[in-house]
Amino acid sequence: MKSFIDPAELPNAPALEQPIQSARVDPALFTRYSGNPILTRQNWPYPINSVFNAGAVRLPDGDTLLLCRVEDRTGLSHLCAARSANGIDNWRIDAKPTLVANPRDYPEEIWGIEDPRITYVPELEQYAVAYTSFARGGPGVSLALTRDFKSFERFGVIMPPEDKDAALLPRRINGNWAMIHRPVTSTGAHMWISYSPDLRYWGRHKVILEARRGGWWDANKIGLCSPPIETSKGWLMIYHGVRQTAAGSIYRLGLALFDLERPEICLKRGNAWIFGPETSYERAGDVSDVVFPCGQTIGADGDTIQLYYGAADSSMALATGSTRALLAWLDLNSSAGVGTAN
Ligand code: BMA
Repeated sequence: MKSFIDPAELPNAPALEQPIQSARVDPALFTRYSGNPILTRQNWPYPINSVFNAGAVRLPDGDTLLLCRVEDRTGLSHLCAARSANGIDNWRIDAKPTLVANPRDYPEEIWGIEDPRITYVPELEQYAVAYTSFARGGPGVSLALTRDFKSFERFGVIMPPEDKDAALLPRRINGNWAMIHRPVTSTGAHMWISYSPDLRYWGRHKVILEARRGGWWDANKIGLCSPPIETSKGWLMIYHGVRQTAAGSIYRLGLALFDLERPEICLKRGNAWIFGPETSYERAGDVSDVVFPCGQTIGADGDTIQLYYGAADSSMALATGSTRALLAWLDLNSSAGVGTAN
């Protein structure tokens, strides 16, 4: 026998207060590939410690190329390309490192290069690789252009330390190139945009998305993940939020949408995270509780996202999602105008 009054059974019952989003059951926006992880150090043709945080692109011949961050047993990182016809398995990995630090000409790289994000730039008919260069001053953003992932034109450090998590937009915005990046300033670790006429000189710096505060999953430190996806509704950005806990950090993913022609304007920002460390290969590794995508490819249907992410700073994993579903989720689960000033 019930010992309480169920308000739903009362005439004209007031609507029960719903816990946030209980009325909108979240479908899994990303589905992990069952054969994850897709690349580990065991796959490598030379001795390494770990492979993670790869940039991704679909090549004209249909191959998927991952430009992986590889940490060797000095503790420093270089980049190494892996190619696969289906983007899932049978990876053909370069026999030697593809892009290594060159500290003689680029002293900002004395402690290695990390976390590449690849953007194909039709105007240049080249791929732009924005990566982290690491030296005594901290991490900075470096840029290189390539046609074939064999030879690279290096631009050196374009955003001085402390800065990272950068990707170029694939086309000019009102005549200028646009770069998303994450400097750390006295106000915190927020996402910024900067513009350049020539990819070398950057200005008009602006915060576009602030880390939230307090108990939020994305409090205090955020950064761009894979390069922004251009959709009819705006630039869709997957970003990471870092939650500090007594046991360490948890890296999770969130979504935000920015205006197509004025990408410094945040149109929508998801409230909840959409993907976080759950499986054993995400929860345990050199750095536990990390999912960290630096690249994606879009399927032939123009909708399916193959998201490539580093798992626990140890291996590479794959999850698939749908651009349409991400946009629909943002419609239901976001706050407008919360890019800054939270
Ligand atoms: C970030 C970057 C990533 C790394 C993550 C978790 O600051 O350095 O390369 O995956 O931390 O360690």
